[in-house]
Amino acid sequence: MNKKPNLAALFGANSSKTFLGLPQCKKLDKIDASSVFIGAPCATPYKTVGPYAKNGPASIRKAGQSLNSNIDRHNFDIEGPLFPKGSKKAVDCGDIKWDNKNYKKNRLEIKNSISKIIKCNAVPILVGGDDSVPIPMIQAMSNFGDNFTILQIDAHIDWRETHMGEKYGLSSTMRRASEMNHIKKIIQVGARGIGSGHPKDYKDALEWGVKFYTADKVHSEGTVEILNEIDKNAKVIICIDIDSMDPSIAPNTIGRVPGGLTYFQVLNIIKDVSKKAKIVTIDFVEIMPEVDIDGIGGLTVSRLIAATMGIIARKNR
Ligand SMILES: [Mn+2]
Repeated sequence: MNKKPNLAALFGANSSKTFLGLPQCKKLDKIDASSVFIGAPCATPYKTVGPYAKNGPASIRKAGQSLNSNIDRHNFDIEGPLFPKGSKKAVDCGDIKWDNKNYKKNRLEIKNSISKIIKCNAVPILVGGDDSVPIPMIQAMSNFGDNFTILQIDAHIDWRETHMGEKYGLSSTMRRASEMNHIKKIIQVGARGIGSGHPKDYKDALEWGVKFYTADKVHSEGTVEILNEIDKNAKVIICIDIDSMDPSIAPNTIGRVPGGLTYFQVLNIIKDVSKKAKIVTIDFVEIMPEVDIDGIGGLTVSRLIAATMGIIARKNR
């Protein structure tokens, strides 16, 4: 039995259907916000496991609830309130509809939703769902330019050509991105341990020109080199698989690997990229509340997403 006192109640939080109690926005073509929390429970699951991360978005809304009444307080991670004076708030646009059988339709729904949000000059914060969710998000960016940089933060490189006959699954995300004409640069941070990738997949990525910064390298050398790799004012798509972080702080994921990044390593990368370049869209995927431990992972990921909203709001002020 959980006898822990309710911190949310202590903070005076009220229950809310939206992330952090943010305004709800149901019309994706009429958004007035700096960023948008949008859930994508599913895109292209592998048949053997199904849509195992479908409860990810709901779990993050729930995990963020203790802050619902406190987003105007000083957040020491971003040096001020989440949405400082003169900045636009974020909104919550709910979850993208999905179908457990029609994966093509799921991908189209995600692509269209992301396009609509970008057209309103807001930054989508796509919350998954498994790591197949970003593929249509990355595709959507072809409508908005021809020179994007991807910064992937993940324990795994996701360069498989296919897996179990599926091209658009979570093990092929970066391979599919590399095939898109509007993706000119890919930087991958956090790889470690054994993943699903074969030596040939890694070799292909290197030959394409991917710059890798393994978790080990980040721990020993920091993140300065990663930042040097990003061009000033580049348009950056950030793809965060939460298994990039250490399982001790983000156990709410299927692909736990020891030796992961810290909260501040990931947060500071997002912060520094925003200062030097422009974050055009960002995703947080592989969120599986069923395997969380005492809400620790939900806490980490919800705080990281909240801080990201603050970083984006400051940039667009
Ligand atoms: Mn991963």
